[in-house]
Amino acid sequence: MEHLAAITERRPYNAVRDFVDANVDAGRSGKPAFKEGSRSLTYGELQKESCRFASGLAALGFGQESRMAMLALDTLAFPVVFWGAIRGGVVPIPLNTLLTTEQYVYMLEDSRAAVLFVSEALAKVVGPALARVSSLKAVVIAGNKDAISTGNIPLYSLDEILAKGNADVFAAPTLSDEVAFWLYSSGSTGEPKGTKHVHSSLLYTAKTYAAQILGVREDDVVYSAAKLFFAYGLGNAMTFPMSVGASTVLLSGRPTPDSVFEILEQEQPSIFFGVPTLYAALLADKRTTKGAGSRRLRLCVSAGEALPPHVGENWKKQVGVDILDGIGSTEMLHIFLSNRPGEIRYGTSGKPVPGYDAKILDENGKECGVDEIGELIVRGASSAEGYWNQREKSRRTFAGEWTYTGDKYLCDADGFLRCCGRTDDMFKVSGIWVSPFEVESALVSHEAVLEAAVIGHEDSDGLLKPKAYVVLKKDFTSNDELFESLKAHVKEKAGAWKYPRWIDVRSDLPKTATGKIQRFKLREEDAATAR
Ligand code: 3UK
Repeated sequence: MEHLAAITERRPYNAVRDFVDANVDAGRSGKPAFKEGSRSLTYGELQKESCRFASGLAALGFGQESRMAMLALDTLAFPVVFWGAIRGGVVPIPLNTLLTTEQYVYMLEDSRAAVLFVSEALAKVVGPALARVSSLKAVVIAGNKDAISTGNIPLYSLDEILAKGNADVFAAPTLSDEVAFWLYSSGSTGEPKGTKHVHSSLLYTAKTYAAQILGVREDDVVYSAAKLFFAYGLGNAMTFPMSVGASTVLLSGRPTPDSVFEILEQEQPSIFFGVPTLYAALLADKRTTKGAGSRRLRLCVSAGEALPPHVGENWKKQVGVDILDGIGSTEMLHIFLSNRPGEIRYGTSGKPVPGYDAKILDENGKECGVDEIGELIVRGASSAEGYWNQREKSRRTFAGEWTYTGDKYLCDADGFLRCCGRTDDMFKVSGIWVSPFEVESALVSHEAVLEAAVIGHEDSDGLLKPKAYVVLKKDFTSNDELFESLKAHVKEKAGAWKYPRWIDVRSDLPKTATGKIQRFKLREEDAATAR
């Protein structure tokens, strides 16, 4: 694949040229790149505003190789700030907007970001973190400055930064191999890892998965329920449509069946990206009929966790459009195994995307035979440069050209790859990581809990949700009130989607001789009783 080698070849290259400036050069100045509610942002406006943002930041002393954390909703400001940073060589670090103050303290400290960009609505949760981080030199807020108090750290509104800058088109002299942005990836101990991606990787995913599996084109209108701060959403709703001059619909609020149907009907997207839980929720809604409200709908995509076969099959029956299930990761930036239009096998992740190779290895590092389960490893040039300040983990995950996924897979006789769980105890809820350790830590910080173990338990749709086994302290008895209090406690400490949907009170938990909780025993017991 000659053209792919050209993308990753080491040379002077700034991704903003391909994704923003090339669209203006191609005559799409007046075409909306993004729509949000009744407002839109054209390619021409995006070029100007991103230049203003980049030069505005530079005027404050933040240029090439500075880092900027972004705690931002999916609004029109997101692409301006993200591409503005990339243009200026500043490394944007979009953060998950669903986390707690504690977790923001960790990521701001860990990343040593000099600048924080924050949406007004998120000022409340990150505000209290600011006094506890030492690296921040400026905070930029989209909205009202009164919404946040930053102490000694200079505070600017986004409008002030844009006004400081000018619209002359430029791009910092970065290299194709240079780190362009980071994304945080969750780990089993609960501490997320800054995953560093280079400038060329964005185009690599666009020319492989987006061009060759989705066949994304200029007249597409894209809507992704997955937000821009996820690698999945960043590709879906930003780099893929922008790689061909298409348009994207943004939703700043939560993607519920109501808000999603509203977008499908009003904006008539041609490609829809979701996660399995959302498809299951939409299927349970009577508005899910042909096209699900959009006459233009031609493709649906699912990723984040395995799509249960019945969800894909029922969607095809009711909506008339297939769901392409594909597996991607923050480490690989986007989807590397996928089903493809006209060749779908529900219950599998499909086959390697052009530009990627996959292998399944047994415990001895030997390649597995047909139908044998082992760890999935993948090769492809969009793989991250490594984790920030995590040498041990980087060496284990990024082994030369091959990236270890931590996923158990098998390959069937027809070459379709099937997900068979994880090599660790992690699992996904609504496509977002849950670390049992993190939920257990939250549970044992509750006054009533002595010990806790957490596993993923399949709900009626075949999708995993947290189930907790707890040993209570003396003087505490199990009742609904206590269960509600435990759930609320986890939501607050760990994150809203992580609370246990089921709680099982035990007198003890299975442990190794050294006292480590054996979650696999609980998983086995749970699977046996479900059968
Ligand atoms: C799991 C899947 C089975 C798998 C992602 C699309 O999910 C994304 O990135 P994350 O870093 O998680 C990666 C892990 O999630 N997974 C994702 N998709 C599937 N398991 N079937 C699937 N279809 O454990 C993987 O290792 O949050 C998804 C594009 C970009 C992404 N970053």
